[in-house]
Amino acid sequence: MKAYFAESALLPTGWADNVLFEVAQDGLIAKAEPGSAVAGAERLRGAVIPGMPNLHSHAFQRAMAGLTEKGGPQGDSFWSWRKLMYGFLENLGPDDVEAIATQLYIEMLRAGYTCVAEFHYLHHDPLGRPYNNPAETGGRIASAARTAGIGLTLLPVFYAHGNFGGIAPTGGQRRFINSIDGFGRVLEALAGAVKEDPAQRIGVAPHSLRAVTPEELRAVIAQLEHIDARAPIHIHAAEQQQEVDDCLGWSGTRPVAWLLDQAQTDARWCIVHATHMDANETISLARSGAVAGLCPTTEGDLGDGFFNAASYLRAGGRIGIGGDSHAAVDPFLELRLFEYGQRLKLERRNVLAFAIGDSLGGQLYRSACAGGAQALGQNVGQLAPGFRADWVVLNSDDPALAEQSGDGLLDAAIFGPVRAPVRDVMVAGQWQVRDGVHAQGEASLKRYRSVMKRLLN
Ligand code: NGQ
Ligand code: ZN
Repeated sequence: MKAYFAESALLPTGWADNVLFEVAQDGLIAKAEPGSAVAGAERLRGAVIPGMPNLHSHAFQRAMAGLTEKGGPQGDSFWSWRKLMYGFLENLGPDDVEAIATQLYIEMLRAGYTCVAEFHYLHHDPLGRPYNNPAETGGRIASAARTAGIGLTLLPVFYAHGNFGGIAPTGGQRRFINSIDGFGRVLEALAGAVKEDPAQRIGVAPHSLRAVTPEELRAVIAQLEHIDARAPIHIHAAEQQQEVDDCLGWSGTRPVAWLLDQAQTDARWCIVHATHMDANETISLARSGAVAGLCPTTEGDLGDGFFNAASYLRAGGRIGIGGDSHAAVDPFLELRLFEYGQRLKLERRNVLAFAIGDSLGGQLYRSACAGGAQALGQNVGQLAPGFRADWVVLNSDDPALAEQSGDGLLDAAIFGPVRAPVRDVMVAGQWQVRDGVHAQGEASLKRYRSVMKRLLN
């Protein structure tokens, strides 16, 4: 048992003073008691908040983030970006995947993310042939998470088609494609690879209704349920207007409505993006208990559109945030951009604050922690007994955080000119970041740089 003392900490009941935490050998919080004395406890060097789950990551895309911002020949879009992305991943081998993911996960920890859901689809070699070990690339993701010390929900992706109606995939998709049987082998191998680590969990990700037929969707969920009936299921839906149009053409129904009706989307599900929903879909998704996986910086980068945030949240809808293509690795920035999108669209301020005096930063941070934890299917997101000791100590030396307390800290960290909101980060009772530094940081950066040098030459 190890004891820590925080002058101020965000507990499930709200901000509390003089909190004594006890963390057991297994990395879980055993006690979180306000109004305590320091006694022999280690004193935490700032206000303490739960670490943020990152509910949507394609780790390899970190290596091309910021490199696709040059005008193309015919009007750029999500679809032209996707072509560049397919070209980029042609040159990635398993070592590269591991080096990029390790670097990314260290950056996530330093930014205040303490666990991540990896939506992993790069299963095969560059010619589309399965590796001898079906867990080859997914296993690299699991080891990258272990090296970095971040929690992981590994979501092997089932991907089989190029568009609605089960049409054939394109050549650029060959590294993703599995039969149901082949996918079962990948899933089982990866479930085995994460089983021994209490900070890791398996789930599944049917890629999208574009890439998976209704029969395949059912089969993949059955495969997962065979391993773990409560494990998370993630799917991309309704990110682009074109996908909505194609889905209407195929089924007469919009994608989120289709999932709610046909897949009985419930609290096990995370619908990634859910950008284009009509009023009924918005209310029904909110009532379903599923989490909407918002990825504001990527959605901005790719020109996706605006999420129906106000009516969704008013109806009790659950949200979490994802870094997706990693145009940013910063939970505070994602939350800011989420609210800014609403302000820009509606020409108003504090759109997502529903009661007078509500702190927008506090409310956004708490919702995204809770929704992220649900989407990852992990016992995180709260500083309370039985939850994993995953926390962030804020950096009160940052001038924008100075003199702030309680939710004011979160307002300032999300909406102020903060450069370095995070000082120290703990995952499962182990310090991973101290004064902004990660012990593996230098070694990882060196390896990452040599990968990038090869990829970009
Ligand atoms: C992905 N990215 O899986 O990485 C997708 C592009 C696709 C986003 N949706 C591939 N942002 O949609 O087929
Ligand atoms: Zn995605």
